Order: sequence, then structure tokens, then C-alpha cells
Amino acid sequence: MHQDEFVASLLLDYRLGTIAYFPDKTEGWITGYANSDPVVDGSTVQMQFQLANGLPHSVRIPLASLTKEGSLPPLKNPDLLDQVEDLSLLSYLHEPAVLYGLRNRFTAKQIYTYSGMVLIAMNPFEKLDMYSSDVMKEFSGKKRDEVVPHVYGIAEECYRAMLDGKNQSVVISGESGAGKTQSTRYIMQYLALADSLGKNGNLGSSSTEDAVLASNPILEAFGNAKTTRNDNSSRFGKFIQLFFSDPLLGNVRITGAQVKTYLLERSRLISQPDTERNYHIFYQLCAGAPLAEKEELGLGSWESYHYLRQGNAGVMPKVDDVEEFKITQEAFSTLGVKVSVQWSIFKLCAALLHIGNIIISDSGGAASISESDSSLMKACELLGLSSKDFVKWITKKQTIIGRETYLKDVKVESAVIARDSVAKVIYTKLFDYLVQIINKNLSMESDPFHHPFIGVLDIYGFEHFPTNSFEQFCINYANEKLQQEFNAHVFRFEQEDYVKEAIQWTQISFSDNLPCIQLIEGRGGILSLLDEETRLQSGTDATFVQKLNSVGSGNQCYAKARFGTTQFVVKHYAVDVTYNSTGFLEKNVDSVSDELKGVLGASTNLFLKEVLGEDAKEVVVGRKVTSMMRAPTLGTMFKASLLDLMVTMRATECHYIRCIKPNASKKPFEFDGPMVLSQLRACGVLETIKISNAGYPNKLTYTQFAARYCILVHSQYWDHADKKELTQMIVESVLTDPRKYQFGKTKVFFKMGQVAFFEERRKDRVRYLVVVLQKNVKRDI
Ligand code: AD9
Ligand code: MG
Repeated sequence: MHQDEFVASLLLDYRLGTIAYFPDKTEGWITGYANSDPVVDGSTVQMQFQLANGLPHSVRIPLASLTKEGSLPPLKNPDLLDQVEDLSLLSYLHEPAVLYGLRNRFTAKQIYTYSGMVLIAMNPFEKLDMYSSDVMKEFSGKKRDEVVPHVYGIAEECYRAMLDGKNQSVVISGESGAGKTQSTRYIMQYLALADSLGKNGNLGSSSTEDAVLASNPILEAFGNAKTTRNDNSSRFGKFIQLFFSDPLLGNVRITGAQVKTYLLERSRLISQPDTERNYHIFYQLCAGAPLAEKEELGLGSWESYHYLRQGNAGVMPKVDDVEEFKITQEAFSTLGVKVSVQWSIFKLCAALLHIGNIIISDSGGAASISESDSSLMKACELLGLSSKDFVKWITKKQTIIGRETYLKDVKVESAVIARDSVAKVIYTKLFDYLVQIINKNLSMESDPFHHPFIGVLDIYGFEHFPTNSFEQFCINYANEKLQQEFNAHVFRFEQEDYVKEAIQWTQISFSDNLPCIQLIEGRGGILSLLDEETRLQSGTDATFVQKLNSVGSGNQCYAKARFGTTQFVVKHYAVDVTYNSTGFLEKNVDSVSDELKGVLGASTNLFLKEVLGEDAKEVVVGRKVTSMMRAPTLGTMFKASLLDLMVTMRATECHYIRCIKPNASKKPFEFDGPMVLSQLRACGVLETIKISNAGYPNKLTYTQFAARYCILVHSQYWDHADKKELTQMIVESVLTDPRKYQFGKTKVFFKMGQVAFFEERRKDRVRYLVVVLQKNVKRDI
């Protein structure tokens, strides 16, 4: 196209009455109405807009830069698309249009919207009447385009495909408090009833299905906590696989389930920021244990415990911990965990609270613990430990020089770290043990794993805070991996459609995040350098960054931090994140000393030994075994579990739900534009749109297209039987640039903006036809 033609077509796009979007600090983007036609003035184009906030806005663009991406204000879609259920149907598919669409729907209390294959779920922060069994029934047996966007729609889609024998997975991501865990719960509830939804009679779940659902309250009691962002924040990631009976045999039921968990936040057990809590179970136990048990476990109220009161938020409005404790106990029973085992579990929890209250004082520069410290006595009694050995290895350190072993006093700070590390190890092992018993009790059938499954991944989304540590690093690494799968999936899906429809297409390129993944997990990458430093006697958080700086400089996703010697920057797909390496080495190992392991191993509490498993057996006191050196690091274990997850997911059909938190103050139906935008970026929705814009973002079947736009040609063709021919006739009569469209076998494909163009033409034509019909003049239409 000539430059003149191009300018002319632009002037048409931005003529009087056009609505475009403009960036806005408070709203993200706002609309502006063109109150005159554009004017070419020498070498620039000028446009005048009236913004939605009432302010005038003028735009001046040099003619030479008109073709540059982003120089023209993005155009608004036709009004018809204001409430569109699938954003990929938007003719102009860009950031402001996505934001506008979501805002429109959210204001109308429509919290779910599709964006191609992704379901976007906005957290309403209000109980909505849309999760009842009656609503579930409306989704049963329906295809996605027959029903409104809903998390049940995704569950149904998975269920149907699973019946065809194809394993399914749903990846649910989003920031803290966005609604991942709720969505997971809705999907599981739907799947538990899926079989009976389509039948007459009462809905009913079996005991297996009840047991599967009961795993949620248990995992939440032990793995969720109140944080500033979410009163019920999951402090671990989980992948739950629901296995179904053989679809060929009919009467399809859940036969079992398996849960895998990722990276429980360990530090929460020993400290919590202001207004936050420790894991729910502790408050439930302090509030809900009957008197006799309270006495036996030496339990007081939550305020009595150092591990529980640091956030000053032990009581939560609208949460009754006594009631919650009952729910936890019932869930255990539903799952088949005996009451005696439940109390063994609670006993360990109580012991940890006592550990946290052990007073470590300074005695001439060395840490000391009174042998009559009541918390020490109670903790050791409950855990079956020798209090003498326990005190010894908390307050002393053993070093071996040559053949000699020496005992050295440690300072108070080191003793506190040692004390807390015992509590953390026991709790982490207890959590793993709970996952194990859940899994054992949920493998009802002898061999459920040959059956089809639906997996649901509820995993923390991308995180970037003012200070980012090892936890954020791992979380963001997981998100990079998921994003890579997601991009490949969208990309593959898009191109498969082109091949299926036999259209001409050239390779679409998109920014692959492989370099970032390699930087993290590749040879000589961040994780392996971290392991190396962790194992070196002389390794510190600062030497780790020093090495990173020299190795990472060759990678496009790495940058040295501008300040400090313990910071480094990773350029993630979502945003650049500066990590503070302080504590990386310690967190990567996060274990107790071999001597303390020995003390735990000698416990007379058989349940504790079962919970600790191999860890309790490994070390014999006095003999220095370098188990810490051998043990796989947290980083390595996380990498392995992610690789395993990817292998499982790749063997499934993937569905994606992106949860969005619409405002930071958890207010019902309040929409904070910039906050939503930053999440859309972080969860890759906008990146996906770029991928589809590089190809043909709008696809309509010939029947769809012909039905809506046939009026653009002479009335004699309106009923033309061959819809493909009719579509070709319409498109070729309206669009002059053949690069803007392609005809496939069953669909017509359009480049961005073309559908809006057809809409405009249609509007003009309808206006004309109305006039003709009203005047009743005989005219050839
Ligand atoms: V975290 O990363 O675990 O901190 P999630 O899991 O993303 O987070 P969660 O599902 O726990 O968030 O949701 C947070 C809160 O939002 C819930 O406790 C509900 O009060 C609220 N919520 C979320 N989804 C819905 C919904 N569909 N309807 C009503 C909702 N309320
Ligand atoms: Mg959660």
C-alpha cells in the first residue's frame, strides 16, 4: 500500500466520532471521543479527543512515524463487543480492549470471561449465587459455546474429554488472594457430582468422593494461614489428580486421588509479619481442644505462644476456630484417619508451640537453657526426647579437627536458630506425612492409576515484592516453566488450526522464555551455583552473587543489581525482579544439625519417628556423618518436582484459569484498572494476545460470518446456499488488501481490526436499509 493510501485509511479509522483509548494513571486506560476529523498539517497528523474524564486531549504524530507500532491511539471495538464473552473475538485485541472488556463484564457482575483458551476469573469478594447444584446441572453435557463462561464450563469440558479417555489438567494461577483455591474447590465439587448431574434423581457423592473433598480442609488447616493479602492464604502449591473409573463401564465415579505439594513456606512456623498468623491448625487446636486434652498437651490460649502471637492477629473476624477445629477433625475422620492418630498429630503441633517458648538466655556470651524450663520439659515430654541431649545440641556445636572432636558453646542467636530449625523440620515432615496419609487413604482401588485422570494445579502466581527472597525465586521459576508450556500450547493450538484449515501462513515468532529457564536451571545456572556455594564451607550469600555476576553476564535474562553485593536481577517474562540473596544458602538447605537429627532419631515417640522417616534414622549421636552435605538441596528437589509435574502435564490436555484480584482491599466488585493490568501482564494473558495478533486473531465460521454480514452485498445473494462463496464475495467487496484475510476450509481468518471494519460497514448499511424500507421507495437493494 502507498504511503498516501495508508494515511487515507488511517484518517478514516480516526474520523470524527471515533473512540480510542488513552493511558490513565488511575484507571489504567480511558476512552476518548474524536471531536473532529484528523488534520494533516505539513508533516504531522493532528487529532482532537474528548476524554471520558471530561478533559480535552490532542494528539500530534509525525507522518513519518505513523506506521510505527504504538504511535497511534489504540481503537475501541464496536459497541456490540462491549460485553463479549470471549476476548479473542474482539476485533481490536490489545491491552486497553482487554481491560475494558473485563471491566464491563465485572461491573455487570459477570466474573468469568474467556480469552481464547484461557478462562479469566475475577474475584468478586462477595458470595455469589452461582455455585449451586442447580447451576451445575445447567452445565452438564454442554459445550463451551452453549453456556456462559464459568469455572463449571471448564470442569465439564475436562469431564467430557476424560470420558473419551484423554487425561486432563487445569492450571490455575494468579496472585495471592485472587481465588485459585476457591476455583480448585469448585472444580473438585463439580467433578465429584459430574456423573449424577446429567441424570434424574438426587445428586449424590460416594464415600470416595467425600474423602477426596475432605482432603481440602486438612491441607488448608496445616498449609494455609492468614496473611495481609488473604485470610486463607495457601502457603504451598498443590497438584491434585482425580482418577475416574473406566468410562467404558458406565456410571463413572471418582475412584481415588493423589496430591502432590510444592514448597510449604517454612519460615511462617517460627515467625509471622504484623497482622498475619501462623498455620490455622495451631489456633484451632488452642481454641478447640477439649479440657482434658488441653491439660495433657499443656495448651493455653494462642497468646501464650511466641510462635503464634508475633503478628498480633490470633483471632480473625468471622472465623470461629473452635468450629474450624471440628471441621478439621471431621475431615480426618471422613478420610479414615483414626482419632488416636489425629491426637498424635495434634500432640506434635502442641510440642512445637512449647519448643518456641523455650527461653534461651545469654550466659557470659554463650547460649544457655535452664534444665527446669517448663516449655523445654513439656516439649521433650511430648516428643519423647532426652531434654539433656536436646539442650546440649541446641547450645553447643561439635567441630572435628583431625581425629579430635571439640565441643564449642554457641551464641544466643545461633541457639535460637537451632531451636527453630527443629520446629521447622518437624512441621515440614508432618505436612509431608499428612500428604502421604491423604494419598494412602485416597488410593481406594488397588490400581487406580491406569484410569483416566483430571489434574488440578493450584499454584502461587508470579510474585514481585519490594524485597524478593528464595521463596519468590522458586515461585517465579515455577511460573517461568508454566509460562513456557502455556506459550507453546497457545502457539501450537493456533498453528494447528491454520494447518487444519489449510491456510497459507508463515512462521509466527514470539518471545520465548527459554533463556530465562536456562539461566535458572541450566548447567552453571543459578540453581547449580547456589548448590555449589551451599556445599562450600566458605560459601556465603555474597560469594554466591559474586559468582553469579561473572557467570550470568552472558545471559540476556540476567543483570547485575545496581546496589549492594547480595542482590541480582532476573529478567522474567512478566517483569524484571531484583532478588536479595540474603538467606538463600540457609534456605536452600534448611535442615537441623546432624547431632540434633540424632536426638530426634532417639525419640521414644513412635509417631514422631514415623513422621520423620529416614531423617530420624540417619544419624547416630557422636558419629559425624555428613548427611547435610549429601542431602539434596531444596532448590534441587524443587527443580525435580517441577520437571516431574511438566512430564505429567504434557501427557494431558491442558486448560488454563487465570484468577485476577480486582482490588487490594478485598472490596466486593471494585475494579482497580492498573492493578488488574499488572496481573494480566504477569499471568501472560497479554503475551498470548501478542501471539495471536501475530497470526490471524479473529476466526469466524462461514455460516457465522455470512449470517451477520450478508447484507453488505446485493439482496439477491442473501440466501446464497454456499456460505463460503458468499463470505468470499462479501470480504472481497469490502476489503481491498488481501493480506488482511484468508479463507480456510470452514472459517475465514482476519488480521486485527477487520471485524470492526465490517461492523462499521454493516452499521452504515443497516442505516441505509432502514431508510429505504421506511420510505417504502422501490429501490434495488
Ligand atoms: V493464595 O495465593 O492461596 O494466598 P488464592 O488461593 O488465590 O490465594 P483464595 O481462593 O483463597 O485465593 O480466595 C481468597 C478469598 O477470595 C476467598 O477466601 C474468598 O473470600 C474470596 N473469593 C475467591 N473466589 C471467590 C468466588 N468465586 N466467589 C466469592 C471468592 N468469593
Ligand atoms: Mg490459595
